[in-house]
Order: sequence, then C-alpha cells, then structure tokens
Amino acid sequence: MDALKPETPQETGAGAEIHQSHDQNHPRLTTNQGVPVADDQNSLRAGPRGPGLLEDFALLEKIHHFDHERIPERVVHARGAGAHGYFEVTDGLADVTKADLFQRKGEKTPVFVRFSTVAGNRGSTDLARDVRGFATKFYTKEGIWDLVGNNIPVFFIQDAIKFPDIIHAVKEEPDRGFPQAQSAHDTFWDFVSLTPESMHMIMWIMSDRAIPRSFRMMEGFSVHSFRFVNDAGKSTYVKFHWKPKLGMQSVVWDEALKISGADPDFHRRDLYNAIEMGDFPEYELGVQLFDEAFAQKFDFDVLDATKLIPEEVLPVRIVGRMVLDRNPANVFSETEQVAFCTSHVVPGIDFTNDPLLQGRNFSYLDTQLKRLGSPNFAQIPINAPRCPMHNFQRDGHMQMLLQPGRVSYEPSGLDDDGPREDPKGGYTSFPERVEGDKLRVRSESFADHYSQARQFYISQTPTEQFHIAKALTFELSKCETPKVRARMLSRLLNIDRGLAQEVADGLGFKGEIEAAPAKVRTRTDLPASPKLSILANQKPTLQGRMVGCLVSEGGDMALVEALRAAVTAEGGVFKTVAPKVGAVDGGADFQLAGGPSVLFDAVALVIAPEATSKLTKDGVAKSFVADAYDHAKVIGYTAGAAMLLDKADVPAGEPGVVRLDKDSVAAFIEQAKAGRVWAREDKVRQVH
Ligand code: HDE
Repeated sequence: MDALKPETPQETGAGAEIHQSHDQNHPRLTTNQGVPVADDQNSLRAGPRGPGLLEDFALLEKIHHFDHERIPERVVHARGAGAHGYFEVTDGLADVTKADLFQRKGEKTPVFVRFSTVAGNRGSTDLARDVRGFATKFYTKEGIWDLVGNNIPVFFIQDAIKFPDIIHAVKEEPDRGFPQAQSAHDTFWDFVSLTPESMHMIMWIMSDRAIPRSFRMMEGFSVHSFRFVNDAGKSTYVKFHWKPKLGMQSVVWDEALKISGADPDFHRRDLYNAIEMGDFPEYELGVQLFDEAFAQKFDFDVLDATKLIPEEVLPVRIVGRMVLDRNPANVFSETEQVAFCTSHVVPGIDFTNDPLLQGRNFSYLDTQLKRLGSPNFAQIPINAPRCPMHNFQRDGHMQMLLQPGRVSYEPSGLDDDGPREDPKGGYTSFPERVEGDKLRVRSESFADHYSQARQFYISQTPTEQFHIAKALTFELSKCETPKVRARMLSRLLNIDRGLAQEVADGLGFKGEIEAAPAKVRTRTDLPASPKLSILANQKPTLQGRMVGCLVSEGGDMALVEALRAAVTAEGGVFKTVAPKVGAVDGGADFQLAGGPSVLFDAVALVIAPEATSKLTKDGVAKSFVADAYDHAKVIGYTAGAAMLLDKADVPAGEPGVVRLDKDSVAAFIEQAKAGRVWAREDKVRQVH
C-alpha cells in the first residue's frame, strides 16, 4: 500500500480528453466513405448539454455498421476456431486419383482449417461433451476442395432426413432454452434411445473422444466413403483420416466440467498459442482405399455412415501431412465467414450414394446463402479459389467483381475471349450405373445397429470402458423421465451386458432390463480393434503438454528454473501459479484462483516450509492438489508441500506422486511424459 501515491493529478480540459491525433505511423481515421474524422469521442450536438443532431453522419454510419455486425451463427458447429496452413504430399496418389493436389510428392497446397463443437452456441464452452468438427478447405490449382469431417469416424444417423431431428433433440429444449451445449438431457436421450442406428455413435460420444485435450490431439475422419477417380476413369473407394502428430489425448470428465468454468476457451487458446509460439499443429493425412469387391465382403454397407472399416482390416496409407502455421488475422472475416460445402470437390474426387452425404450436398450450399446472405460468398477472400475462375454467373448482392463485356452467356459468337468448357480436363462425374424403383426405404444392408457399437466398446482399455460407463451414468442421471433411462438400458444390453449392468448400478436402477428388439442380432465374433483406443496408442511425450508449477512465496526458484528448463527441453510448456502473481520473480503466469490444476497435464508444488500452513487453509490450494490427484496427474512436490498433500488427501510416495529436489527433476519429467496414472482411478471409482 505504501507504494500508492495519495493524490489524483488534475486533468486539464473538459469531456473525453483522449484525442490521439494521426501522425506518420498512424493513418488518418475516416468514415467508410473516406471522409477524415476530426473527433471520434463526441457526437454532434446543439450546445454542450443540448440534443444530438440527425445530420451527424459520422455517428449514424458508425452505429449503423455496429448494429449489423452479427450474421446468423451456424445452426450446428457454431463455435469454432480456425487456422491457416498447408498440405504437403508425402506419397503421390497418381495411380488412384487424377486430383491435382495429390499428384506430386513434395507439392504444397494452402489450406484453412476450422475446428468446432456441434451442439453449443457460439459462446458455449470448448469442453462440452460433443463431436468436434474438423473441416479443411484446400485451395488447389483446380479449385476448392472441402473435406468437411469430424473427430469421430461414424455418425448418429444414416439418412439426411433425420438430421433436423437429431439436432433439435440435442440442442436446448425449445420450451425452456436450456441446457446449452449438452447432450445430458431428456430430449437427446429420448431421441437416440428410439433410434437404434445411433448406438455406435453413442459409444464414441460417451468415450473420451468427445472430450479431447486439444484440437492438436485428436484424429479427423471423412466419415463417408468417397470415390477417387484416376485418369483412366477407374474408381476407388476412399475414406480419409487425419492423424495428429502429438498423438491422441483426452481429459477426464470431472476435469472437463471444471475447465469449462476456469477457461471456456481452453481449446481455441491452445490452438492460438501453439501457433503464436511456432509450435505448429501437424497432422498426417491417410487414406483407406478399397474396391467394390472388397466392399462386398462386409456384412455392413460402406455407404452407411454409422459404420467404419477397422484399420486392422484395411490399413491407413499415409499420403501427406498438414501443418497449421498461421492464425487468422480476423476471426470474423476468416473463421466465421469461411463457407465449407461437401459439394466443393475437384476433378478426381467424387461422391458415393451414402444417403447422408447426398443430403449434406444440399444443406451446406443452402446454409451459406442464409448465413452470408449472397450467392457471391465465394468472393469473400477466405472462400475464394486461388486458381483462375471464369464463368457467366452475374450480379447478385455484394458483387465484388467488375464483370466487363457485352456477353454474359455461352455459346456466343460475339466474344473473342470468353471462357469455354474443357471436355477433357473439366470435372466429370463417375458414370456409376444406377437403376431402381423410386422408394422411401432404408436398405436392409444398413440394418445391423449393434455389432460395431460392441466392437468399439471391446476395443477400449478397461480405463476407457470405465469412462464410457461413467459418462452414460452421468448423462442418464440428468434425464428426468424414467422411461428414457430404461429404454436406453435396454439398448445397452444389446451392446454389452457388463456395460448395461454397470450403468444400471450407477443409476441405482431398480427393475428388470429387457434387451430391445433388434433387426439383426449383435455379432459377438468381431475382433477388438486396438486402433480404436486412445490409450493403447498414446505417445509418451511432453510435446504440446503443459506443466503447472504452484510456487509459494520463498519457494526454491532454482528448482523452478530447473523444472522450466527440463519441461521446455522436452517440447512442453511450463507455467507458474502463485498465491500472488508479483511474489514470483518476473511475475507468475497465473494467480492461484485463476490457474487451477485442470489447466495442466502435470503439476509441481514448489512450496517453502514457512508458506505451507497458510496454504493448507486455502480451499483453492487444496483443490489444486486434490484435483490433480483425482484426475490421475503426475504430481511433483518439495518437502515444504508435504502438509498440503496431506490436507488434500494425497498419499505421498505413491506412483506418480514424486518427491522433488534438484536431483529428481529427471524422474519427475519421465513420469510426466508417460501421461496419466490411470491405476489411481481404482481408488476414486467409488467416489464419483
Ligand atoms: Fe454438417 N452441417 N451436416 N456434418 N458439418 C454444417 O454447414 C449437415 C454431418 C460438419 O466449420 C452446416 O456451414 C447435414 C456429418 C462440420 O464451418 C450445415 C448433415 C459430418 C461442420 C450442416 C450433416 C458433418 C458442419 C452448418 C446430415 C462429419 C462445420 C453450417 C446429412 C462428416 C463446418 C455450415 C465449419 C456444418 C448440415 C452431418 C460435419 C447445417 C444436413 C456426417 C465439420 O449445413
């Protein structure tokens, strides 16, 4: 307090006296019409205390523009974060596709990626339990290709006609306007429990895939089978896969709930910061390629978006890598206005008859007109192709192009240089033979709703299976209608008896559960596919991970610096948290109340003995430690922190609870690299 000066200095002049005049470095402020502005602090009025004047064009223009700043948010995937980068071919695909971007090894194509959640509105939290969108716009030499995928390889429904229903069911209930960004409510579970085709997706969405640690640590999938077509006109089915360089990682549910409070922007901040630090997110692009004969070997249909082809059955061929190296300069101009359409394909890439994909091809184009307000949305810089573009489409709202000449049609004999068709190089659709009666039916080949749901479940490690059971228990406990819970349990029984039992126990369900009737009996002979597990494939690394160090006043700063050096050397990020930010040399990164341990992958407690007793009385300090333990994180602690551990009920010396001094930094780092200490969950199982 002594540092505070007692008196406020006198400001001279009246009103808002913060005029900053233009100079060589600052251009002149103007209206949208280019008229120089003399005063941007005060509106025009008749006398200092008189009414405002209608002729104040500077005020009118500024307020008018402000009033129109918002455009409709996306009906789904409203909340997103974007990044620029490039795609580089590492293995040419000229044998299977004529798509120009895949021809030459080493060639780079610019991309823009938008990651998103599905259910929540634009201002919702990043850590909602949800599918993540993973949409990529490739600016190829032969036009825009949009690969509009998700981080889960299957979908809730098989036919586009059900999309408005599933989305209405998951969004806020219309009579009350909540819950926001959550599937844990009656209408969602009512719908899905009456829609058995959603069961495979339900297993994924209840798994840790739905709460990723970072956009940089999740896979991406095309979901649908597409077609590649080569120069000879031969078609090959293709499913696309993105694989993150940092490996996959998720958070645990209790952690997700708390992150949503502590930092609702957790994922977008992570993406933005990583790119700003030069730690560029990277993914491999892989393809599963197969032909009609191979497709016919399965009981399921490759046109059914609720099914996948296990990688063990059909390996993923890695053909390229994508690096995201530039943040958007303006989120509205780029991330908000980017318009992905599944119908944006280039020669060599074609659709299949997947009834979901066919519906999407209408929806995305339609939605862009609604959101961006003009068929000229392709002229917005983020959407514009970076190759020549010529046609006779004309006019429309916000036409930006000067379209000269007398002729706006073809054929024409009046123009000497107008654009003309290219029968050889132009886009041609694969001439698939189609015939059939006009029907509204669901193909019999789409009828098995449980076998792959079960296959996914048995492919998970026991820890991941436990998380699925807990997620289902959490979600169904939020349903107020008993029959919805019962119906869902009867579906789970068709997936796995043990899972159904565990969820029933978790709900305290009383009564008999009967298996739901099914068109096709669940196959129990499908082998586990270890590639479907996150934990079976995780990478021991600190790259992209963050270690949080709680430092008290008088804490051993040499040890803090040794930890910082060791974490940084492993490619991790090191952050300090302190009861007072100014108490740490150079300033701590977080004040304790704003830096809970849920923000970090592992934590260190560097506490001076004389500071311990004060900290043990602080609920936030205790939660920092107790949560880190509960969320299976590696904890390093100095001798001075022992009492804090004790108060937080953390047994010192247990695996993953490492005594820290200058000689044990390396041991702490090794354990932190290995990830979470899942064995610990056995002890906290009863609690949640
Ligand atoms: Fe979408 N979806 N979707 N979707 N979708 C939209 O388009 C739609 C589906 C996906 O970051 C909308 O531009 C229908 C599957 C992503 O801008 C809309 C059906 C997959 C994004 C739309 C589906 C996706 C969207 C809303 C069922 C994974 C965000 C705004 C037939 C393969 C793209 C927009 C971005 C966005 C419709 C199903 C992925 C309304 C009708 C399956 C990543 O057009």
